[in-house]
Amino acid sequence: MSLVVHQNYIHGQYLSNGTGETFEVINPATGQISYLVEVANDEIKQAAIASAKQGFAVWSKMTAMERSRILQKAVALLREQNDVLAAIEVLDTGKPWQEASVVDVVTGADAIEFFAGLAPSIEGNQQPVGDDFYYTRREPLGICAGIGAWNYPLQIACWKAAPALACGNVMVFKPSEETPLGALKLAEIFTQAGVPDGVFNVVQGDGRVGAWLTLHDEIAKVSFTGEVGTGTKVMAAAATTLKEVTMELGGKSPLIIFDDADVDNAISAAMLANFYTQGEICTNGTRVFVQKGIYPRFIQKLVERTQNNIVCGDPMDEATNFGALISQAHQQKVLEYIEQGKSQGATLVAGGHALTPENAPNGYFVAPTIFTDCSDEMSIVKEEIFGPVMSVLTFDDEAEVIARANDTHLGLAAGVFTQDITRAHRVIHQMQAGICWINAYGASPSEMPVGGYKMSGIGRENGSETLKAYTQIKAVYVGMTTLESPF
Ligand code: TXE
Repeated sequence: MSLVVHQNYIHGQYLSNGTGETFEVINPATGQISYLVEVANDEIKQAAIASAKQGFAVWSKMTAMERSRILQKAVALLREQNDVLAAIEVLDTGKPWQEASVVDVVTGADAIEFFAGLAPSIEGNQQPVGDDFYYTRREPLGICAGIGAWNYPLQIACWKAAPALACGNVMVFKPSEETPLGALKLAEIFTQAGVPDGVFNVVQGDGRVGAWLTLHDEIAKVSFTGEVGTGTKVMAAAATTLKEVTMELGGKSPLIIFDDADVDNAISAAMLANFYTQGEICTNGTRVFVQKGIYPRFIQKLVERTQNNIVCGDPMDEATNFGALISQAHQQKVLEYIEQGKSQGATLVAGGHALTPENAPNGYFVAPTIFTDCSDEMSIVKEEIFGPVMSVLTFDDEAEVIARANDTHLGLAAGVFTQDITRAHRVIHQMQAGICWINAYGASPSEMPVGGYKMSGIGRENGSETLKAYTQIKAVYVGMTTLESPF
């Protein structure tokens, strides 16, 4: 049976690249090829930019209320199509239906709804200067590039398109080559909602197409989600044409559990922060610091719940709450980290191997894995694994754990569990991280700005703060009297 071929989405429709050059996309839960995708070649790239310029001429001239209404229609369509879109995310990512059906589309639609609501609030200001005065205008940047990672494909496309389009910009978006479909569905929905052609174009391909976006001199801004190493390349390339950048990069975040924490709540957090989306979440709290007093209860219950409550298998099976890793290469990378943990002296107390569930025998699964007796210099403690591998460390006191938690070049997220409210805020305020949770972990409502400190990123996504990243301020000085001049 011949495979479906998906294409690039340019100017409100699918456009063939003319050469038929395609790449394969694999279903991580079966190891089978799902479909083919035509790569964006030079013709597609040129068409994408020409189309974006035409789209910008129309979209930026609309009023904010007109843009808001159209974006709200897209929100309604996303929510109507939630289950179809969620199934697509499961096909592309291998994540459980249980998650995708309630998180991925919902959080993407929420972001578009949030920024559509903010669009009409974008305003400048005015101040008198003697008889004269000046005013400012918040103007769109023009063509913005979005480059997505593979763990939340549709959500990432929404989180980048929402503020960009709300501010009157247009976007050329490149999804990860591992997960091309979500962005295409978003593009279709934008067109159905009345977004003018060229306002949201989707180009397909690997890092080479991404690199092209970062170098193009008619692209004003790049919003990137991906690994730290890639992020530094993106920012260096963007510098050549002085693009604005938003960088949402990797992390190796601390989750700190004090002796007085509610132990069941803290275990829920540790499992969410390491096993939800089979550990493929950038903000994951993968360094779990447990104070020595609570440690025995914590570990005993954690291992019990990990062994009894995780259902690994066919991600479309509603009973499954733990899916496949994105690719065979990534599965191997995670298994290699597990071997390093063992060889460096950590104690394996759960998982530590690949899984072959009966209902998905050919998928790329790794068992939920827990290491204890970890030390700070181990590679499983220092490096982002981006898989279901939890490193548990113990600590004596607050000062010690704060120093150790911050002892990393990364700074994406941090979590603290304690019943002592002053200690909770005192500790979190000292965390060198941009996304923090107290007695919670992972919640990321559209109202809350998210982004990293240090090497985990630049700028924010979501939150009203983000509007500033998608407009530029023009100041206009108005002379109301004869212009004085010495000449
Ligand atoms: O990243 P990659 P992946 C991070 C997560 C992990 C990584 C996993 O922590 O580190 O993303 O995603 C394109 N110029 N986050 O493996 O390999 C590539 O084609 C331009 C953080 O996908 O960096 C893909 O589309 N583009 C995040 C994208 O970059 C290039 C939340 C990412 O690829 C390129 C989710 C180049 N030179 C995941 N090379 C957060 N902080 O919110 C590759 N690409």
